[in-house]
Amino acid sequence: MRSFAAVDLGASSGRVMVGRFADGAIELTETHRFANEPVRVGGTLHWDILGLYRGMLEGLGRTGPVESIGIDSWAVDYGLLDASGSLLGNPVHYRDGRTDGVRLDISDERLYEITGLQKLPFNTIYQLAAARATPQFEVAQQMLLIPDLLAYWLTGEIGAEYTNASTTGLLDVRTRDWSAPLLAELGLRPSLLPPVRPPGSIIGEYRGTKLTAVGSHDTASAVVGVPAFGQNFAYISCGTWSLVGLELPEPVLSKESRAANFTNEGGVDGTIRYLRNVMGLWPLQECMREWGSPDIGELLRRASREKPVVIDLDDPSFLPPGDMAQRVAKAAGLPPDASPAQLTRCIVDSLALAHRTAIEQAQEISGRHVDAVHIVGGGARNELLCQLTADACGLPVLAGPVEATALGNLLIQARAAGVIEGDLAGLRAVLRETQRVVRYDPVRR
Ligand code: LFR
Repeated sequence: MRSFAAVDLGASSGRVMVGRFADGAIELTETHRFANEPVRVGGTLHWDILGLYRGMLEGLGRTGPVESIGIDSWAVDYGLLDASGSLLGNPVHYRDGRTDGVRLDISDERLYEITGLQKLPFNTIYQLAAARATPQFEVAQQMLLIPDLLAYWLTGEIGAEYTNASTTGLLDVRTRDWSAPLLAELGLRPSLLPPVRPPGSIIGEYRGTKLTAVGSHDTASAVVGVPAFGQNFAYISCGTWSLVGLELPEPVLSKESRAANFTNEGGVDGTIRYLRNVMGLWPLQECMREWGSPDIGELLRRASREKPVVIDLDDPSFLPPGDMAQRVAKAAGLPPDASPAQLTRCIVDSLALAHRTAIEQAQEISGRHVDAVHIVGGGARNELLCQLTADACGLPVLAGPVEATALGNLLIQARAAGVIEGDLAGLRAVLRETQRVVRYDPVRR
């Protein structure tokens, strides 16, 4: 038996999982789960990065012997280091308002041409523009994305894992390296950005255990963890966000693609994650928090009996935290005292419809036809969402695994260690044989 540890940090919780590989099967065990609670200080929303580091260390302390560790997290956010390697301030949360209204001197067309990235107000490039005038930024020597920062603390090694670097808006989608012309135009010192390292490479050691670079962008690992067969599938990595799209061999940089705000993020093994960020379960998670965390199963059952009302969930006004139930009710034209079941139905229906729009547009623009939709991540547990997505898309939905991100993280480590072999199709075959997948066929209403 060969064992590996995956550290997977999500927007609301972090976890450490151990994957044991034996006889072609993978057994997953969670050794630690801890809350990820952002902290607002002086009007700015921060990640509690030291709390996350502690949670990670606690989890790693409970894994027993493992051959290697891999870290993934959400994208775009970073810490700045000074000349001595110390962290300058706390990393800022991408849902903080500091990028509101930030403009760059570079046109959106040129940015898309170089980076192929969808325009999201919180992309690192806009965060850096907002941070540029601060004293911290003046003395900053290095910028490290969250998994790279944690890896640095564990090993002392500096680098920028490729899949996550591709979300910054500073990487050239063709050369897969930092774009020197873009950095020059933005007035950013190239030395701020560490060398790009590929997933599967060895970063260093932590107490005698190897640290392997995985798809350190959680969505990149989740896409590895999609148990698909062949190429004609769409995926939805569904949790706080729904990341909806296709896996392609080459980027699509057309005018239509930019207008539809599709992103060409870097995937494992040279693939392109052609997808769009859909608001995901965030509005429901926020409402649940306001409602005192009622039982989700019961809430969804009641929601399934409510009348559907659809809103544009992708409106950026839903990005920040707070007052979500009221914001949703207002957008839906529902009374301010609309019931949790009514609001839940509205969110889930709107999400299913947004899934359909993204999948249809991705096919149309890329020319890739799909005949099944895979839902992975926490959203795969949401039966109402899976069924409504199947109905909206008119396609079968294959739901699971819930832990696709940790599995994708572990598979890349296991392959780097020579435990398993093969390309992504081969890794996915292992998942198809070992993971539970639930099928939802579309129902005509
Ligand atoms: C999902 C995710 C998305 C990214 C968003 C912000 O967890 O990584 O892919 O757009 O978080 O980083």
